[in-house]
Amino acid sequence: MDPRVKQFMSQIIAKNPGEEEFHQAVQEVAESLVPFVEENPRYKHAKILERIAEPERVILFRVPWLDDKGEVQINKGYRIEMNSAIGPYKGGLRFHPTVSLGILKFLAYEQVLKNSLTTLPMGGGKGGSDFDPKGKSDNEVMIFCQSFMTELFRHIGPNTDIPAGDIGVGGREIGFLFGQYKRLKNEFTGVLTGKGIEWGGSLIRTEATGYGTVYFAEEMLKTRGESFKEKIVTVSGSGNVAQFATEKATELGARVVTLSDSSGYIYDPNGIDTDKLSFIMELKNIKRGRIKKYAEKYGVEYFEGKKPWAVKCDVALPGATQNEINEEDAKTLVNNGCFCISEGANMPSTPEAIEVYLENKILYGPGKAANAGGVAVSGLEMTQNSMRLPWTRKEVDEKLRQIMISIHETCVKYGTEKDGTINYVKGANIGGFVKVANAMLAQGVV
Ligand code: NDP
Ligand code: 2IT
Repeated sequence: MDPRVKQFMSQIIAKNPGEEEFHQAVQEVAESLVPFVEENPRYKHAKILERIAEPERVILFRVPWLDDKGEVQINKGYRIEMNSAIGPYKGGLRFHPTVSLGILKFLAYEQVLKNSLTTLPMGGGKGGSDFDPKGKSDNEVMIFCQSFMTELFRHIGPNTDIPAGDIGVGGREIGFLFGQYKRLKNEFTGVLTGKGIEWGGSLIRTEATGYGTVYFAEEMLKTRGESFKEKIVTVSGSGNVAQFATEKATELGARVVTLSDSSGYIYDPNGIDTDKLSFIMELKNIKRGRIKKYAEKYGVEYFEGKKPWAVKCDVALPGATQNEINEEDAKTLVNNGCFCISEGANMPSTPEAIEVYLENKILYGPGKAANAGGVAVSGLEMTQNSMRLPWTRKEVDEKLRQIMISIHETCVKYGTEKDGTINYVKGANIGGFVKVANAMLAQGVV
């Protein structure tokens, strides 16, 4: 490791003990940025790298609620307001039992650079709870969301901090959260994104992260004269991101052969076509069942407790969670001929896996670039809310497509190596950093 990165990281680790995912995210960025900052001393003297690793504000609160049996339950609630240099705090809420301060800080840190890459004026934030929506009734989820918002509402606002969805937070939860915010403030504003279409939501927001990840992969493929046509694609996860990545890749002529959940994965060599995807959407979004049911219905193989990376593919679209591809998985993918990875999830690849991609010079789109389509359309939802005028599906989809192309161009600008290959990690990190850093310089020591 570069001794300057090592020294920088030793401070980060000392100041944020035990927050491993946060250290991992900061280190990946530091490896790209420490040399860049050395070449641009104004950033160094203003300690921008050090400053962006310290949240502007962390809010931690108790979320008490009564379950269906009348028993008192207590969860933790969080909101990390990471950086507001280029716009109000913006980022999702995650409801998952593994949620901790370190996980949310890694997500908020990534969000700052991601939001900057979108070209839209959004700062970065993230929040959530260790609440587990699995196995809870709709009533319990509503009661929990109302209690969560009863504290969060005083910290957020359409010009201050605008939460949205992430793992465990979809349309149902955003509805309950919005209803409670409106009731407490007596204001109908665009304080959350991912709202329903009839009450202030944007068309294409539901599809945006998955579609955007595929659009980004398409741009990467073009640099090698390739496309999605007839490609074999593996997707992990079966939630929001995975579903719409599958839909778009299939529409572009690919054959998506896997989907997964935290219990295992299904392998369908014939491809998950539109009808089968409708089954998945009903299974996951309405019945809230397990992916195994797909294998039973269509008579395909199900691999309990396994991830889909051993399946031979051309393109992989990780869409579940952090660190779901380790070094061994990455080697397997590359050895099986996978030459393009576009990350729908946040930080799904371990640092060792990323090393494998970079050494083999495959097309690797890191999450902060490849999955920025979700928050980009959230930004477009905010614009439509401010205008009080909705755009059509076609208009939003075209804007999303343009934003993904522009993020790709930024990566090319900052990430092209001497041998002509594109290091998208470096490109995304530097490209996302510059705008935030310049804004921070202009705004003084704040
Ligand atoms: P969902 O809750 O809709 O789906 C999550 C999926 O990932 C489920 O299939 C879930 O399986 C699986 N999963 C979650 N945690 C784990 C785990 N620890 N191990 C294995 N599988 C797991 O979430 P999203 O689709 O919204 O989010 C997926 C990823 O995309 C996350 O990394 C998120 O941060 C990222 N992302 C999301 C955006 C959005 O707009 N929603 C935008 C940008 C990035 P199970 O049901 O068994 O838990
Ligand atoms: O990780 C992410 O970019 C998201 N979960 C979406 C955030 C948003 O504000 O739409």
